[in-house]
Amino acid sequence: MTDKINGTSIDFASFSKQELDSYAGALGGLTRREFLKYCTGIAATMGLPMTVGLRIAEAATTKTRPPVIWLHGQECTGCTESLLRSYHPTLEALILDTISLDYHETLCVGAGKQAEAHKRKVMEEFHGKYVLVTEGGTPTKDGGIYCKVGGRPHVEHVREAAEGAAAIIAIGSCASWGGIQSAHPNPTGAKATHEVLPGKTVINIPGCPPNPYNFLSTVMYLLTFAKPPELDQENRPKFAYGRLVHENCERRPHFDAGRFALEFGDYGHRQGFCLYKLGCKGPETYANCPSIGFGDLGFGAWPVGTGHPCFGCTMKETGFNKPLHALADVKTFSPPTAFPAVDADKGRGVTPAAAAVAAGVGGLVVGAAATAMRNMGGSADGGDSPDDQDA
Ligand code: FSX
Ligand code: SF4
Ligand code: F3S
Repeated sequence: MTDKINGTSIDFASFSKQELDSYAGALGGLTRREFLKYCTGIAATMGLPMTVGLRIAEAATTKTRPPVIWLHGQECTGCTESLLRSYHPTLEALILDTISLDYHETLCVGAGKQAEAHKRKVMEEFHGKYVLVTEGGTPTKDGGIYCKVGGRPHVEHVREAAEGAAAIIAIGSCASWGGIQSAHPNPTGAKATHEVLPGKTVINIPGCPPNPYNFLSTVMYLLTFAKPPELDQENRPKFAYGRLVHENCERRPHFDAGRFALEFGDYGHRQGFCLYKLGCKGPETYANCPSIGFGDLGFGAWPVGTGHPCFGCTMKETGFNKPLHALADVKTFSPPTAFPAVDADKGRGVTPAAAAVAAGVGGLVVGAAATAMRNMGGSADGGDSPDDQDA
């Protein structure tokens, strides 16, 4: 039986062997069709073909669930809070049906020695197989005494758990680059997870808080392909951090037209004009916030959408470091006025302008795909990605 999801034909028959119906009532109560839609949505978020959604669905419903150990350092727990507010599927469903969250200091039922003993048991039993997630910064000054769990500095827990981890994910800006506590004068010597784990690959999902879908999509990719999605030079998944906020912002036409809010609550602010002059850092911040939004609340559910300037929370050099009122460095001013020839031979005669236009189209694809996921049932297609060979 073939059916269409988000405009792409999906062969349901090939999927029947996965006994997805046995998952009825699980994964947030999603039906098989809704679950497949969810998985194709994840593929779309990552700029992969919708058909990759089938492979993601297979991986998500495998009987063996990878254990996850989740450590908390210096932070506000907003990363976990932001995950708890996602519901495609709910975090509870993800925990119960996709991963096995064996240790999480906020969500653990057990406490104290009991919880620590369980963590140790999981690390021994699943050595080399579990996923380590770190949330929060790691204080390193004075032996790391400024954040202790179970009587030991956080940095010790991180290094110990990293030894037997199959993959390490730093969730949030605190774990990815130090976050708020690493801001000047950084009294506790707070560092990013990767800085205390030299030689290890740490996938960074920055944001304060990060978008839960970027985390969930990365986890699903790891489960499906047993390798990280394509990463940039700062080990961030390219599907989420490849474009400037400014490129997909709904207020961009106002920026291009020179219409700005000058004060909170003034005429321009009430009219939804561009927030650049209020210190919006969208022009120098790489993140997909405007494309996918937060909390499944629909269009406009992201900082700039609600009238607050982006403060560059995903960027080390911007968030908590650049004053809120300071103007952003604008990396792109306006669309090119000269366009490249469309009949240039592939691989030859490509002008910088052609490359820029191609890059712009790529950005649109990711934006459109994310919109498809947001709408869950729209007609946008997935588009190509450098990882297509995995499809
Ligand atoms: Fe940091 Fe996460 Fe900001 Fe808070 O815990 S990224 S302070 S939203 O929550 O680590
Ligand atoms: Fe949007 Fe900010 Fe760019 Fe204005 S400066 S278009 S509000 S991202
Ligand atoms: Fe952060 Fe800016 Fe997005 S403040 S949440 S990167 S809009």
